[in-house]
Amino acid sequence: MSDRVALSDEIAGALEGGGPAVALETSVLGQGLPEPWNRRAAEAMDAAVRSTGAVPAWTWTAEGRIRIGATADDLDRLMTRRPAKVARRDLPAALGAGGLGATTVSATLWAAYRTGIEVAATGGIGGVHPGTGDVSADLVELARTPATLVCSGPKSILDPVATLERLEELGVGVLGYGTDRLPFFIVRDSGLPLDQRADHPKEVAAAASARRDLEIASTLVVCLPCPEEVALPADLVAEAAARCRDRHRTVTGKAVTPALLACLAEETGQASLRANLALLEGNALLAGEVAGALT
Ligand code: PSU
Ligand code: MN
Repeated sequence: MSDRVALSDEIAGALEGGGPAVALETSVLGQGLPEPWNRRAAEAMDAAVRSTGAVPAWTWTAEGRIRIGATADDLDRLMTRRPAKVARRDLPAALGAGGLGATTVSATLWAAYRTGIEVAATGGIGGVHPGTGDVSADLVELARTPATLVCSGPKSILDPVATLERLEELGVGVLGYGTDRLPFFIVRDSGLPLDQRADHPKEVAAAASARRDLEIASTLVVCLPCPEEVALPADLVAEAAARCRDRHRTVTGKAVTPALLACLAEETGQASLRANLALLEGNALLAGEVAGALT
């Protein structure tokens, strides 16, 4: 396997020295956000992770290998050259074909675990789409890969009740960070109660190290609400998401989430993009702090 996973010099050095690293998915840059928002997100997340003393382990694929660590040029390619969206199941074909790929949470967690990186950050996790039977591969990956993932809850285009129930069924721990309720991506509060909460990176690290000691092979999902200044009202987003689902009824497969996110941006006059950018930065920062507290 080692030949198939190429670490950048920076990541290899950090891991060798036992330093903290945060795995970052790149599908949010390649498919989730349009230009120039993806560029801003890449810069903000990279800087946020570094400000904590951790290294950003951007994950992607090129030339038949999973790449961990990216230069500014690599990130630029991922944002301008229309990479394939690579979930876990796509890894073999993506590496076989050799092209440029942007990894989702599922492929990123898979690769991070096998590289020895325990902490990851994203914006909103995938989950259960209402009414279509479409369930993100993120959920099954969360159930079988040990990690700590900082996010802002399921994306606002999903069914939060069904997604939370599925996480429970799959044995995936969900921790509210500074909240007792499940955040809902660009909406701060889904209204759904959470059983577990943390208010400090050390508390997250304590749970993560207990998970490690128990060898529980599932991810601890840490949910940090979107910053208040840019978060959107729940009813506004629910109405926009319903219109988007209606407008994109015929879209299927991996195109669904990017189409709905683009539509949400349109329907909210780009307010969803501002919120998405801010929550990505906050999640990257918290993930860096957690990674630091764990080492
Ligand atoms: N978070 C964001 N924007 C995104 C994603 C997460 O703020 O675009 C990506 C992640 O890569 C996640 C993927 O794994 O969306 C889920 O896609 P799907 O619903 O097709 O599984
Ligand atoms: Mn899907």
